[in-house]
Amino acid sequence: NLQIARPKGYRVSWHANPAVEPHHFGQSHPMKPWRLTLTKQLVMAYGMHHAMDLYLARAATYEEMADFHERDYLDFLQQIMPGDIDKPDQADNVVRFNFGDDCPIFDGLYSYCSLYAGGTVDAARKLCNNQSDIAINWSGGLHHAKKAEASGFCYVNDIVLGTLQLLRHHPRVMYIDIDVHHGDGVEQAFWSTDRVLTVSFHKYDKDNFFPGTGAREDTGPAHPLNPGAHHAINVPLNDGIDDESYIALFKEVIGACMKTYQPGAIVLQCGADSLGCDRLGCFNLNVRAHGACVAYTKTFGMPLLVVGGGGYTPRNVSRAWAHETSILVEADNVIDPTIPDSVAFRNHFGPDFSLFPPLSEMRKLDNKNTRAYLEGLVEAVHEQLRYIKG
Ligand code: V1P
Ligand code: CA
Ligand code: ZN
Repeated sequence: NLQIARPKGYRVSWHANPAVEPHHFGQSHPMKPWRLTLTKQLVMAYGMHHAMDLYLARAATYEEMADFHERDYLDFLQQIMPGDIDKPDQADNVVRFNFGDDCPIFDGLYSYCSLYAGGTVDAARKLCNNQSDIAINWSGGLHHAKKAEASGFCYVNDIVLGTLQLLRHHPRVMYIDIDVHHGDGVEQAFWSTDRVLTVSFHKYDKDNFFPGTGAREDTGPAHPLNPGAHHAINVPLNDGIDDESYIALFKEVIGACMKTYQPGAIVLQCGADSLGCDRLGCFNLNVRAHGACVAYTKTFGMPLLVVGGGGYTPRNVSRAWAHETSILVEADNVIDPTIPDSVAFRNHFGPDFSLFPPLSEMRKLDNKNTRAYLEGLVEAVHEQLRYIKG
């Protein structure tokens, strides 16, 4: 039985509730909460649970979710049942709140939402109380939810709720989003404040890739009286970005943002659909490159709230999040890259049984991001940062 030692000098907390895992979005829906089971099994097989404080996440209360969400939206979320979607008296609300194929109404929906949101709120509070330095909730990260609208598999925006907690203790919070999709819900929630700097890296194609927002020019409403102007940073990318260019871009952009903005805490959304071979994604990243972004973020030594997000090839989602857990507890150089014999569901990791299969070689996508394009992005971010002071 493997046992990873606690890291020296700081504390890592793990916030999860296994009751999240059995929820089903429905046949052929890409979002699979079961990937959390697989992640936890890997983390435990490596013995990493010994290196963290483990907390059973509470369900967020209605009032906690009302910190961001409108009450009539929460009321709907609380009372709607799977059969109701076709009932004429519910039709208006189903449309108004954007339920349907992307955001289906499934059994236990409200309990699913309040549990993943509770994990992120708990994690943020542990950071605020100085009872944790790095707090992890892999079931959170649902960045598309709006105050009165479900969107892109997201119903309750746990990231906004967690960030609001951090803002009670920190004048400035930086949000970083490496999901392949634009973090539109978080961006919009903090559109009018200079107390949150949002930074999203994503595939951008206005007409052909969800959600179609996050152009480089969209930096926050430019009204001179709006303190939030310039406080949204978007890094729009094309298909097939590779490890080397993504890591270099991430370090340049985040390094510059940290230097200028000097936040008191960081929220990192680790959507794993930016990996190669993702069912919905179109980037070409390997597990190590995705993890390198987490490792770089950790080097700043700030209170860090780490959440999950997208990720639609469960075996690779769990590889990435297990590897990233190992980085956060400083065990990435200790664990065996061959997946332990003892892990449950080990067949999912065959035939290689490696934590680091060559994802970029398995479905080769041309890198449509030229060096000149990427250099232009970095330059534009530097220009934007001139408007921002820490
Ligand atoms: O493209 C769309 C909408 C549906 N069309 C009318 C436009 N939706 C996407 C949603 C992706 C959500 C990503 C969430 C996250 O950022 C955070 C958790 O990762 C979509 C896609 C797609 N290929 O982009 N929905 C579906 N696929 C889908 C497929 C089968 C069943 C249900 C939804
Ligand atoms: Ca993103
Ligand atoms: Zn995504």
